[in-house]
Amino acid sequence: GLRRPARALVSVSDKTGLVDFAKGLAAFGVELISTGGTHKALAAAGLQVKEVADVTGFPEMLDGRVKTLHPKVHGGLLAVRGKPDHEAALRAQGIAPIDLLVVNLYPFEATVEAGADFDECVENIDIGGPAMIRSAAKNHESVAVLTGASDYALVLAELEEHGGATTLALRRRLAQKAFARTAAYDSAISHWLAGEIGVAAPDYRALGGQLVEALRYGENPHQIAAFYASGPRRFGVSTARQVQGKQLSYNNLGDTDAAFELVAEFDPARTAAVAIIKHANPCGVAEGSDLADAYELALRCDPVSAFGGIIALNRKLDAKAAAAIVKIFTEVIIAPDADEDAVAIVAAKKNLRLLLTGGLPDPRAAGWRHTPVAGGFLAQSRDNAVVDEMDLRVVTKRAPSEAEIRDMKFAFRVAKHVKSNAIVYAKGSATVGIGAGQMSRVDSCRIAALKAREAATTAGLAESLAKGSVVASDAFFPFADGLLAAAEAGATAVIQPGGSLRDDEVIKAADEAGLAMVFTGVRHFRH
Ligand code: 93A
Repeated sequence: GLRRPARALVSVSDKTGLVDFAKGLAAFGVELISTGGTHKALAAAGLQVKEVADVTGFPEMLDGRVKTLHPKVHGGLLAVRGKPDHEAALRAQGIAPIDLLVVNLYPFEATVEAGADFDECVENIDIGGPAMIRSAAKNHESVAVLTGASDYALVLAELEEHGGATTLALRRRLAQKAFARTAAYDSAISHWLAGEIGVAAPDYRALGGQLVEALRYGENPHQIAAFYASGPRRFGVSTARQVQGKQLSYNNLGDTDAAFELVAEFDPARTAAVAIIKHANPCGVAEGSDLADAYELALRCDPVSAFGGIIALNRKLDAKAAAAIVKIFTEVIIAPDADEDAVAIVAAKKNLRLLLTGGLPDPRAAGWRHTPVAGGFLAQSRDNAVVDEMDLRVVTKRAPSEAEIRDMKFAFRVAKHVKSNAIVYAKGSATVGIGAGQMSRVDSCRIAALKAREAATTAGLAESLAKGSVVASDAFFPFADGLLAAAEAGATAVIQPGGSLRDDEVIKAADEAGLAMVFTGVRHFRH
């Protein structure tokens, strides 16, 4: 693993620390080659240094755009030492190996930051530098690559320690750093250019994003927007194949993602499930004997809101479900896959987008969520808690029935995906009333109850759909009022995290109303 560098190529825009470092190299007997400006600086400091043009036998040309882009340079960087055919090729072409590369790039980022005009920014896009860095980093088995002044001391210390040689471990570390540098550099260029043509999302680099597509606009038409993929692969909008329909908007993508993450909570091997989303909140979620059945039940919860909604399915879309869905105006269908017949049925609705993802995301997967704040962003791990793994503790005199437990788990699963304060009434593994995004929990309870009554009226039923339902709350009830509102609406059982200072008061009220209640010990705030 130890390699003693005999020749170094030095080509740096930022000349900080350069002369001292070059002197250090020369002291170990390393021969120096460099490009125009760097050569001038080193020669002026009295160092023995050769010009790249003398090595390549080719003058720097096109205002320096072509100076190191030459086989005498890249051959010298890329040849595997000790590999007979590589060594023979170098000899045949009269190429001397380059064992150490020192490059820092044209200051593209600083040029943009300084407010330079378009042409000057373009001129500061370094081509030869990144090419050499990548050649040397690829060949780190043989070559050490330094991409910043902070590497100088590191390498000199190592040469000192190993009698003028570098270790493979250090060369690997330097190679990793080198690729990170060229990746960040190209990212800066693409980001800047995206901004120039009006498609940038300002902080995608901080999030490590890869541009998927520029969007027509953001949440509102006066905002610019783009879609980026980042992090480990999860099935969803980033893996989806769009079978038909026009381009998805920013809001469509957000809602479609919310819909699919929600429906992925339901194991397709156990049940067929459908979620209908509007403005990032579900307006109906249900399990059914098949997808069509689940869809009808989900739709019943709030058919008014479902108009123009986004529908997510946890199983392969079949013809029966497709036929049910196309009856009303829907923006997007997202599913892991679709039958040919189903695709043909959807095709009759030209504007309906159909997205097929290839699979479901794992709700238990670890990962990160980011929320922008002025001048930065908040990062938190995903809420990957699932109700199946929670310790449900019965806190009331009456224990819930099996049917109530099934519905409570269903409702709590849904509540995880409803903006806080979230209240979900459910019956028969279908939502019957959802209260979302209210500043007070009791208001969410009342809204959910109102929705359950309206849905019943629309369905031509006399009794509210909330009669005989269970209710889930994403966080504890701070007072008994919300719980009493739910009991009044017809709920018979309650699932909530517990943990309020007034838990005793809330439990007492539940007992008095004859409710069964379980605590999950886990909260599902979502903002
Ligand atoms: O214009 S380039 O992309 N073409 C090249 O062939 C090339 N080779 C090195 N820029 C190139 N460089 C860059 O020149 C280096 O990355 C370094 O930033 C700079 C050093 O130039 P000088 O030694 O003339 O100051």
